[in-house]
Amino acid sequence: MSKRIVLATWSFGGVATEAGWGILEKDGSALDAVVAGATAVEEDECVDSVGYGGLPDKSGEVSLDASVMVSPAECGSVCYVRKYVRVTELARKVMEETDHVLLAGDGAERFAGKLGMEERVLLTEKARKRWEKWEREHGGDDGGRWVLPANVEELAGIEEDPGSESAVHNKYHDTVGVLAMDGEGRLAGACSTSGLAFKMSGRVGDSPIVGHGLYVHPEYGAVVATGNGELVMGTCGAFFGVECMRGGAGPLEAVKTALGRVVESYELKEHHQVGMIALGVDGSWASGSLRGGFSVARWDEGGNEQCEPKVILMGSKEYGNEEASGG
Ligand code: SD4
Repeated sequence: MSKRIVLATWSFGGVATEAGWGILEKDGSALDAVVAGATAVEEDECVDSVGYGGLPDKSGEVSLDASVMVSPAECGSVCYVRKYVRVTELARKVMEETDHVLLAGDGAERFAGKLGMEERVLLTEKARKRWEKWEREHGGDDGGRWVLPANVEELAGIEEDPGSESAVHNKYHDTVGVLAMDGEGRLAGACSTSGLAFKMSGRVGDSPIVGHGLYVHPEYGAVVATGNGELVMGTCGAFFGVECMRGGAGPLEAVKTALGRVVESYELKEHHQVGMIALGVDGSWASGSLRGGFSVARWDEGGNEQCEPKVILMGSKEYGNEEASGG
């Protein structure tokens, strides 16, 4: 039996790994595990995150993007979905029940309707209040140049006292990326997001684009990315990470190389952040980020924990220890 493991991005990733491990420990598939993990975060109001409760775009509308992947021939995604919460399940249906890879906007929603999925209003009262405050302070047509600080996923809500109890559960969580390997050694990945808060209307990021926010190859490994999607998109981040593993790199080397490509490709600003997780076919894994603040939830036979990245490219932390597996 292969090493069973499930990994998920950010501090709220534990919601995903708990749901995913519940599947893996009953000998469920890696695909079921990653879909269950991402869906748990989409539905979890407490983490005020990815699906229901996600922050809207500049116009006050919430739109969701998601992808799932098990191999180049088996992947599916949806983007710009405004009426359905369970977008990872919808992406899986695109993969399993259509000849296409990506459905967008109205078409994705019509497909969800046909499948009998429940139509929902995505904008919560809390998210609307945050948007109204943002609109007062930063609104107007800036051509999409308003920027979020790095690690927005971990920052307290803008209208709250950062130290307050509610703020802890009310962060700018945006994206959950989940990778898993099951007992049969099968890999799978899922990625789900409301994108960047207060993004331009119509903007779609890296998460639903195969090879950008997520890539899985059954023979070489899996990579998921989070953070400023535009930086990942310009470097085909997840695909590049898996290609590094195809070339013989371990997960840590792959993450370092893919993040290094981001560093050399852009004039990075303080607000820029990218976090990545790579999972090898032997169950070894590593995570890294451009800056501190990123973390990964892990759940395997040995238990579960929240892990700091192994490498922080633009910080002082550079372990470079290829032998080490784990976050
Ligand atoms: C995006 N990469 O849409 C996503 C955002 C993200 O945590 O990862 N937020 O650009």
